[in-house]
Amino acid sequence: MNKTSFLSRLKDKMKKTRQGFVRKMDELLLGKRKIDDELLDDLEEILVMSDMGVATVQEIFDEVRTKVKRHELSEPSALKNAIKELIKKKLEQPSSPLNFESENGPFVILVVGVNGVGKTTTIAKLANFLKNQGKKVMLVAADTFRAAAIEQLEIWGERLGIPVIKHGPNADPSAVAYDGLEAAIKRGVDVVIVDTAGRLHTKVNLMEELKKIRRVMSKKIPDAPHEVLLVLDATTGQNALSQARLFNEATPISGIVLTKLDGTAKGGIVVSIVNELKIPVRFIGIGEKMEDLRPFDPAEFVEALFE
Ligand SMILES: Nc1nc2c(ncn2[C@@H]2O[C@H](COP(=O)(O)OP(=O)(O)O)[C@@H](O)[C@H]2O)c(=O)[nH]1
Ligand SMILES: [Mg+2]
Repeated sequence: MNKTSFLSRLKDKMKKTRQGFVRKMDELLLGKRKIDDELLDDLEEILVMSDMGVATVQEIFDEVRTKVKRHELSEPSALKNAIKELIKKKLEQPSSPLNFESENGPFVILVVGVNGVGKTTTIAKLANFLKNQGKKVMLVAADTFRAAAIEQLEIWGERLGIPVIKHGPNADPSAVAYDGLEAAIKRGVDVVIVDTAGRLHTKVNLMEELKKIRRVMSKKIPDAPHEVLLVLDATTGQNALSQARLFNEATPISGIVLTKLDGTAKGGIVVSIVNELKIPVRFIGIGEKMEDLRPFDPAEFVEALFE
């Protein structure tokens, strides 16, 4: 796909958010002659409604109001662009790049998140993405809680031509992870992606299970996991933020994948996540097809929203 069609597909997939938020801004700004408190309050509300988070919206509007006071911003027509630039700035947080390179042996990715957010689908998309870059990939079915979860990963593995390491249902997830890493080392794999169960019935269980998986992994490969990816469902809005805080307590999260941005009018949640958690968003999911996983690019994202 060339760059133009890449962007237009993102625009198309982000249609709901664009309509729910940028179009509302356009409608509000249409025919306005001056910037006053009422106009700013109404704009602020539109941003909050898009799930950008009250705290984040407040920060953005503190800057807008300062610009208005200093007469750097006086035309209502210039407001949209000013807000766009401020959002972009919020999204451009410094972070270490995810390059999938490890010095000793396979690069290990542990994928966590509650049930139904799109973990397994994301793993398939990510495996496909890496395979297309010429990497040798392996999947590990450490979500042993439901038999269907193991099967789902196996089916993806077959379709993509990528090996899947598994045990039977209800096996110890740490034991599967251990075997997975062992097999990956033996077969000279570049990237191992480990699926996990997402049941959140008690926080203590979740913490203990994830800690054990990490401990067992580091016995095989001392610096593994190299990336802990938390998958969050954009349609759950601000709830995604509480999930992130909870998981981050259980095990330090190094990156986020935000799925289902195609299914929500509240894509502003990305801004809230990046700004409030200070954890980089690595990828976004914009559909169920294999090509619907994109490395997150703040400039491209804002462009797709505002154009
Ligand atoms: N529209 C849309 N659906 C998605 C996306 N990612 C995952 N899904 C769907 O979400 C559902 C749950 O996904 P699954 O990978 O099984 O979630 P898991 O329980 O976290 O492993 C499935 O129906 C997926 O097809 C996305 O980016 N967009
Ligand atoms: Mg799953």
